Amino acid sequence: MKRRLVSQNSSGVGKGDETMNVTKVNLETVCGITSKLPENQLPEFAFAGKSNVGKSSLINALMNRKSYARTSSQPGKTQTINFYNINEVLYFVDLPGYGYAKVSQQTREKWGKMIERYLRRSAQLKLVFLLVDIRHEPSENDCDMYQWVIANGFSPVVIATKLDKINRSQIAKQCKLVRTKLGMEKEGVLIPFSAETKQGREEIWALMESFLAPAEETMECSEGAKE
Ligand SMILES: Nc1nc2c(ncn2[C@@H]2O[C@H](COP(=O)(O)OP(=O)(O)OP(=O)(O)O)[C@@H](O)[C@H]2O)c(=O)[nH]1
Ligand SMILES: [Mg+2]
Repeated sequence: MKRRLVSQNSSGVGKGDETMNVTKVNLETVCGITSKLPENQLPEFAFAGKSNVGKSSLINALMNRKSYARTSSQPGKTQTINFYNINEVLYFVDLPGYGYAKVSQQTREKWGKMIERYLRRSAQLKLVFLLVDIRHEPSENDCDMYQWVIANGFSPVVIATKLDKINRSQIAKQCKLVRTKLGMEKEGVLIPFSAETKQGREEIWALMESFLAPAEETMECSEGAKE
């Protein structure tokens, strides 16, 4: 099973500080359909979702960069698997968006296989974030992707993007809609997020951080809590 916790040091993050101070960003590997996937040694966090949902924008927000990852209002901007090395501590993996109408069926199938190969084979993949637009009911493709991630041994963390585009009063209703359509379990994690206001950023970082925290520190905490 792939759901592992790591026990390595989290350089770049102070104790109790959930958000990494990103000082070094490098687009280290770009994979096309036929490329060999890299065998990275650092933990990887992948971002999946339909084209135009905001994967690259979220990655920029997490990196505190305006436009390091290329974004566009034209769907289909990211058509490669991009590995961003962050502080030489972890990787963000920007996956190509699905459901992009202009791509041929054959190309879509090839990408599907490539993404599946990545999900299956990456020894370092810790968490898969599945992005859906908070304004809309998830599509069949979103539901398929959600199930597919589970089938590959991960518990997807759902990020509901473009939070700034709805009224506060609609948030709970839209989150429920997303949960119901995806068939999320009660304990499944859903984080509303906006690349405009950065709301949700800390929560996402805290989750990733939990996979980087040194094991000894966790043990100390639980022992302390008993006293
Ligand atoms: N208002 C608002 N716009 C957003 C948000 N996130 C993304 N966008 C916009 O949505 C469009 C698509 O964003 P991208 O980050 O390029 O989307 P992507 O998922 O990487 O798209 P592909 O690379 O085509 O798969 C851009 O015009 C972004 O500015 C958000 O939280 N709020
Ligand atoms: Mg993109």
